[in-house]
Amino acid sequence: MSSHNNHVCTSEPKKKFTVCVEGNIASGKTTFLEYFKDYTDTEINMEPVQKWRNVRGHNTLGLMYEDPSRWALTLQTYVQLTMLDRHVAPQTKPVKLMERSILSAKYCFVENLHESGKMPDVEYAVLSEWFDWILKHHNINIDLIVYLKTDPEVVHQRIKTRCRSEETAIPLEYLQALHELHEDWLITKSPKFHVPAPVMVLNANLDFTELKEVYEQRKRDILFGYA
Ligand code: TTP
Ligand code: MG
Repeated sequence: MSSHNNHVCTSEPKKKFTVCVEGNIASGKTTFLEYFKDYTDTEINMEPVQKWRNVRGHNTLGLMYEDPSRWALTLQTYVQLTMLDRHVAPQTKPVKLMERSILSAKYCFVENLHESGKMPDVEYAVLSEWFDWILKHHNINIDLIVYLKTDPEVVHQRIKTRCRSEETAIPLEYLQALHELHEDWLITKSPKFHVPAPVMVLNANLDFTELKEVYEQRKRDILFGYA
């Protein structure tokens, strides 16, 4: 499927690209990755949510939703580790597509837990020290962010329909707060946060049939020509 041959005659190693797909809970990130999974020059890096649900038999995601004040640090520490693991995993194909990034875990989820008073300052400080250390000492390469922009009401409805057991009681206000943080980070570009790559914004309120057409139209930009 590849028609990208700009570098064929040079001795330079081919550049590898990393694309992170971001957006609120249930905005369609996994579906986006699945749409591109059959492209031969593309590798897909799904979010390790299964790991968060089973850390040596413990469901850190479930614990966090049951009692965020007690368990948010536990979940977010592990999320940060699993995200780092995904970022630094050796890349074998020219394009790596990743669900989320270590950045949205921090800028959206950790930030929201702290701002809403569910994570005390000291826990936020320790996570932030880890986060800053990781960014300083590891090369978190991101070449494009695809932002699946949604209305909180739309994703609230999707969450109810898909019934991931831990998420059944997520209130609309939680999704509104996460939405605002995604917007502050990727649209308003608040100086509090770092945007490491250009942002492609797609309207992900559309249903999947319509979105597939958008993905088809934009695929060469999304896959850096490897489509
Ligand atoms: P998402 O990362 O938003 O993934 P998703 O699979 O729900 O999204 P999509 O449908 O677009 O593929 O969230 C996964 C779950 O993990 C969700 O319940 C929110 C939670 N979560 C945290 O609590 N903290 C975090 O740092 C992250 C990244 C997710
Ligand atoms: Mg997903």
